[in-house]
Amino acid sequence: MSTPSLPPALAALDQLTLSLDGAVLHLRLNRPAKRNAISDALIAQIHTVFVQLPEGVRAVVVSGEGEHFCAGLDLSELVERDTLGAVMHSRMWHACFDAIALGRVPVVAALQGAVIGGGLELAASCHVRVADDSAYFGLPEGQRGIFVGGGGSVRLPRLMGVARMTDLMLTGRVYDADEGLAAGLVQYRVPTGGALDKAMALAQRIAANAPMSNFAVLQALPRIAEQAPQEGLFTESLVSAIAGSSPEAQQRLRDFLAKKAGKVVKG
Ligand code: 1HE
Repeated sequence: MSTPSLPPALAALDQLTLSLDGAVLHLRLNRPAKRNAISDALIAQIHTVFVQLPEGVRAVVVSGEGEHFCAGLDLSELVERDTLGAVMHSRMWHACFDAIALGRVPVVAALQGAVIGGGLELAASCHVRVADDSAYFGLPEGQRGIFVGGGGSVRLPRLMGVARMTDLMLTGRVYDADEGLAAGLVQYRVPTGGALDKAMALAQRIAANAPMSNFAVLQALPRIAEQAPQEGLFTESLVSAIAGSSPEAQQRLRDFLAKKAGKVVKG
């Protein structure tokens, strides 16, 4: 596969920084003075990246510039919206986060500092989350007089359960990195300053998988999880047959049998 490059339309985006490391695209939110709060311009630009992913990109890492991942919705833009405007605003976030969650490639979030409100919703739309020890997680929507609008009520209970999310939203409780790990918000916890390196290493490993396998994980797993067991089993059989009969899968299986592929190794 050819090495991807950044098209000018993506390189011109001014609310984020994009760079390529082989087949891994690194998207860094770039509003550190506002703690990477998500403005309309920023959400539109993140959406643009995911609908225009350069060919050859096989995984994405999302991180935030500065000490914080993301302080959530840019509250300065919230003030004067009418009801329809607010619905459309939420739907814009949904479109962006759906493009991440149900897109072509796996996305790893590297989390540090504040992972708050819409920032936590962004993280929840990614597929793998790595937090460093400085990370903390909160949903201050209750205190701000609003509600989640970026898919949080759909995705977060699937990670941590309705009861934990209810607690965070009602009481303003903030989880530290350990609590976030225990609650299921993140899959990895690393020392302070280490989230990006870990996320990039995971993304490189993910990018080396067969694209069909990664695609099946992204597209089939969440759908099967919502199906009744017998429908889920049938879907699994179909997806398994499609993935396993691809030429790349067959080559990878032959390589293992010829002792040319890596074994499974512990941690
Ligand atoms: C912001 C935002 C923001 C910072 N919108 N401007 N999110 C929140 O309720 C979180 C609000 N933010 C905070 O609680 C704190 O800023 C932090 C804990 C994240 C970081 O604290 P700190 O001391 O490092 O920074 P700071 O001094 O509070 O903020 C630096 C600047 O960023 C400051 O602006 P400045 O012009 O005075 O320099 C802040 O006003 C600005 N800033 N966060 C706008 N969020 C789709 S629905 C989703 C709903 C939600 O996300 S609700 C949660 C909103």
